[in-house]
Amino acid sequence: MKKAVIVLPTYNEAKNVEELIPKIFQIAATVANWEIHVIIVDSYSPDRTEDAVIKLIKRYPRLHLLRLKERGLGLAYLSGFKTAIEKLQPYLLFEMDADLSHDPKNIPEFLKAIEAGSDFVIGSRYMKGGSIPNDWGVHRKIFSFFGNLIIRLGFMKPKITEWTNGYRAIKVWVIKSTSDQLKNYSGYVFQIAAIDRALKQGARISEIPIKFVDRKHGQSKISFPQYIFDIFLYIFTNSSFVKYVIVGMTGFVIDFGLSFIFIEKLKALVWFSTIISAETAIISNFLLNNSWSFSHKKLEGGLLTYIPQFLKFNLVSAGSLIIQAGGIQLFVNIFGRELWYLYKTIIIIFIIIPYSYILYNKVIWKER
Ligand SMILES: Nc1nc2c(ncn2[C@@H]2O[C@H](COP(=O)(O)OP(=O)(O)OP(=O)(O)O)[C@@H](O)[C@H]2O)c(=O)[nH]1
Ligand SMILES: [Mg+2]
Repeated sequence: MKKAVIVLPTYNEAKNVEELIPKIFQIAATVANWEIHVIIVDSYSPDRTEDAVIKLIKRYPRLHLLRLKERGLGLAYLSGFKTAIEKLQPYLLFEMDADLSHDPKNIPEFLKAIEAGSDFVIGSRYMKGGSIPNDWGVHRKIFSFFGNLIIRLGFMKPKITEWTNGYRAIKVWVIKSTSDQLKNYSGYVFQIAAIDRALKQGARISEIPIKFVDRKHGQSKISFPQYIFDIFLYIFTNSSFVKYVIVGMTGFVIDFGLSFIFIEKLKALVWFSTIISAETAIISNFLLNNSWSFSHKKLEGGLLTYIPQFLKFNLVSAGSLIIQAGGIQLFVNIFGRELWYLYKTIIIIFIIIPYSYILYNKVIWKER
C-alpha cells in the first residue's frame, strides 16, 4: 500500500471542513492500493476551524492537524508538506482547497494518472471536460482565464492549461527537490512556481479535468490587481522563453552596433564587418542563453561538450538566416518591396523566434 497525504490549508473554514472531511474519507475507502491521510494546516483561524478539526479527528484517525502562527497559502503548503513527509513518509502529496471548490470524487482520477507514470498531476478547469463556475463575475472569469493564458504563452508551454488552481497530486521526490525554491512565493505565484520548478527538475506533468465549484461558506482571500502584477513579475524573472527573447534582442544590438562601428567608423570591408558582427552576436547569444535563459539545463563537461553544441548553435542560426532571406523574398515577390521591414518583423516574430526556441530546446539545451 502506498501512502498519500492530502494537505488542506484552512483559514476560517470551520463549516466547510465539517462537510469536506467525511466526503474525503468516504472516497478514500473506495480506492485500492492507497492509504490516504489528510493533514489540515490551520493559521489559527478566528472562527476556530481547529476545534471542528479536533472533533473530526476522534472519528477519523487518519486526519491530522498542524497549527501555524503565520498566514499565507504558500507557507501553509510548505509547512504541511514538511510535516507530512516527516511524520507519515508518504509517496504522494495532494494540494486541495478546504472550501469545497475541489470535489473529492476526483481523487481516484489523480491516483490513476500517478499510477500511469505522472509525477505531478494538475486538476485543470481549462482543459476539455473541466469548468469554472457559471456564476463567477465577469471580472473573475477574465482574470482567471487570461492569467492562465499569459502564463501558458510566457513559458511557451501551451499544453499545460492550468497553472493557478491548487488541486494537485505531486510525488514526494518532486516536492523535496523544489520546496526550498518555493519559499519566497505566496498565493497564486506559489502555484505557478511549483509547476515551473517541477518542470525544470524534469517532472512528468499531466492534467485531469475538474469542475471548479464556488465556495458556499466563508470569504475569498485574493486580490486581483496584485495577482496580475505578481504573475508578470514571475514570468519575467523565471521564463526561459522570455529570457531567450531578451538575449535575442541583445544579440540584435551587438550585431548592429558592431556593424556600424566597422563599416562607418573603421571603414572596413562590408562583408568582413558583417561576418565579424554577426558571429560576435552569435557567440554572445550562446553564452548568455547557456548561463541565463537555460541555466537550469546548463551545458556541463568543458570544451568537449561546448564545441559541438556551439557548432549546432551556429547551424540553427544559419538556418534562421536562410528562412528569413527566403521568407522575405517570397513576401516581396507576392506583395512588392515597399513593406519589406513589415515582412521581416512578421517573419522574425512568428517564425524565427519559435523556430530557434524549439530547436535550442530539442537539440542544444535538451531536457534532462
Ligand atoms: N493555513 C492557511 N490557509 C489559507 C490561508 N489563506 C487561504 N487559505 C486556504 O487556502 C485555500 C484557498 O483559498 P481561497 O480563499 O479559497 O482562495 P480561492 O480558492 O482562490 O478563492 P475563493 O474560492 O473565491 O475563496 C482555502 O482552503 C483557504 O482556507 C492562510 O493564510 N493560511
Ligand atoms: Mg477557494
